Amino acid sequence: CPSSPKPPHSQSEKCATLNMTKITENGKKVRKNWASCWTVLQSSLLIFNKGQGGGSGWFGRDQKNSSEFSVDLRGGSVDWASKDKSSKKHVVELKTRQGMELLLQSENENLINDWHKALTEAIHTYAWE
Ligand code: I3S
Repeated sequence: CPSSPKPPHSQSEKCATLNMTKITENGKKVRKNWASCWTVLQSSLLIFNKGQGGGSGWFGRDQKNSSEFSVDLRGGSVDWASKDKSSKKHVVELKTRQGMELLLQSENENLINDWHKALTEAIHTYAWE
């Protein structure tokens, strides 16, 4: 994460631009709204910055038009999304204990495979802390 504000970075920190949409919030289905997000995995926290594609990182972002939110992975689950969830390729489905469901997608298969693995590991690692 070259543009993260607090080096040195722990090995558990991971960043990339991913396409993201919520599909469920507080247990209720919501309308899809795919957006390119600068995404950071930090321990059990997954942080999204909308309006932030292109890998400019935390710096140089448009403060007014960016919106940031994070989800806690503890107690959540991750899997490859089934075909009925999206017509896109390489889609990861993430469910949080707070009743949110998100889809994460990238055209880059290696990248999304990496994220699937990292999210699975984070959920296992932090499950009981
Ligand atoms: O699961 P859906 O409803 O087919 O998802 C598609 C729609 O959300 C569509 O937007 P509107 O129907 O609100 O105009 C999006 O543009 C598509 O990207 C959604 O489907 P995919 O298969 O791309 O996740």
